[in-house]
Amino acid sequence: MRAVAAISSSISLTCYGSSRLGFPSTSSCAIPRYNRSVARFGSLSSSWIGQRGDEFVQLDQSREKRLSVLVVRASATSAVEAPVPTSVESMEVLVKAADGHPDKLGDCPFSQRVLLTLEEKHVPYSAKYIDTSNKPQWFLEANPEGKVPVIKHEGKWIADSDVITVLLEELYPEPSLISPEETKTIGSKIFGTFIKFLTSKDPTDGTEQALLDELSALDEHLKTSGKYMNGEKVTSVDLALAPKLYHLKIALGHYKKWAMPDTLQNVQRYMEDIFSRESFQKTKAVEEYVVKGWEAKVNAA
Ligand SMILES: N[C@@H](CCC(=O)N[C@@H](CS)C(=O)NCC(=O)O)C(=O)O
Repeated sequence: MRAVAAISSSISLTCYGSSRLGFPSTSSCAIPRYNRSVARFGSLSSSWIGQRGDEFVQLDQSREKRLSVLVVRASATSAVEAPVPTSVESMEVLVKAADGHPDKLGDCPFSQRVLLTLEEKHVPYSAKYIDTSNKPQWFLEANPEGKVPVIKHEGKWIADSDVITVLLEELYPEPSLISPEETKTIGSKIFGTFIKFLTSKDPTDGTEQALLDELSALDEHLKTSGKYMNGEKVTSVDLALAPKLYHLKIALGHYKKWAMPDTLQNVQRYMEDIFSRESFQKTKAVEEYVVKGWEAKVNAA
C-alpha cells in the first residue's frame, strides 16, 4: 500500500519516532513537504505501511530488524492539499482454532492477547484460525515452532505474543498501552499457579494456596491502582493477564467447582470490568471451547 500525501507548506506536524534509531520520542516540525520530514529524521526508505485517521506510519525497511516507525500527525490548523488515497491494510494474524471447530476462534490466551491489542489500538486485522492439533504445512513454514499467535509484518511472519505486542506498540503508538516497568510483572505467576492447581489431584499439595497467594497480591495492588492495573486506562499488562484470568475462571469453575473467594473483591471487580470491555467480548473464545481446551491436560494429570 502506498500513501502519498502532499501537505501544504503551512502545515505543522508532530513526529514520533523510535528512540532506538536515535529519533527524539516527540518532536515538532514545520516543513514544506511531508517527505522532507523523513529526510530530517534520517535515511528512512519510503515504504508507507498505513494511515489511520491523521496518523501516517512508515517503516524503516533498511533496518528491518529494528522495526522502527515514524508517525507524523498533522495538526488540525492546516490543510492537506491532497487527501491520502489509501485504505488501511489489514494485518494478518494467525490464532488458535477451537478444538474440533477449525472455523471458530479457539481458547489460546496468547492469541487473545494479540487480538485484544489490535482491537484496543483499532488496527484492522484479519484473523486466520489454525488447527493446532493438525497444523498445516504452510503454517509450520511460517512459524517452525508451530505456535500461535503469529502476525505478518512486511511479508515476514512474527511469532510470540511478547514480541508481537512490543512491535504493535511501535507500529501503532496511539493509544499507548505501555505499562510502567514496575507493574509489568504483576500477576505474572497467576497462570502457572492456576495450571498447577487445575491439574493437581491432591487437595493437600498446596497448589490452591499458591494460586491464592498470587491472586491476593493482585488484589492488594488493585485496591489502590484504580480501575485497571495502571489506573483508569487499560494497558498491556491488563491485556496479557485478562485472557488468563478468563481461562482460570472457566476451567477452575468447571473442573474443580472453584470460584474466586469473596475476600478477593478487587480481583472480582477487575475481572468484571475487563471482561466487559468491547475488545474482550469480541476476542474471547466461547466458554465451551475453553473447557474443551483444558480437558486433555486435566485428564492427563
Ligand atoms: N510464549 C508464546 C506461547 C504461545 C503458545 O503457547 N501457544 C499455544 C496455544 S495457546 C500453541 O500454539 N500451542 C501449539 C503447540 O505447542 O503445538 C506466546 O506468548 O505467544
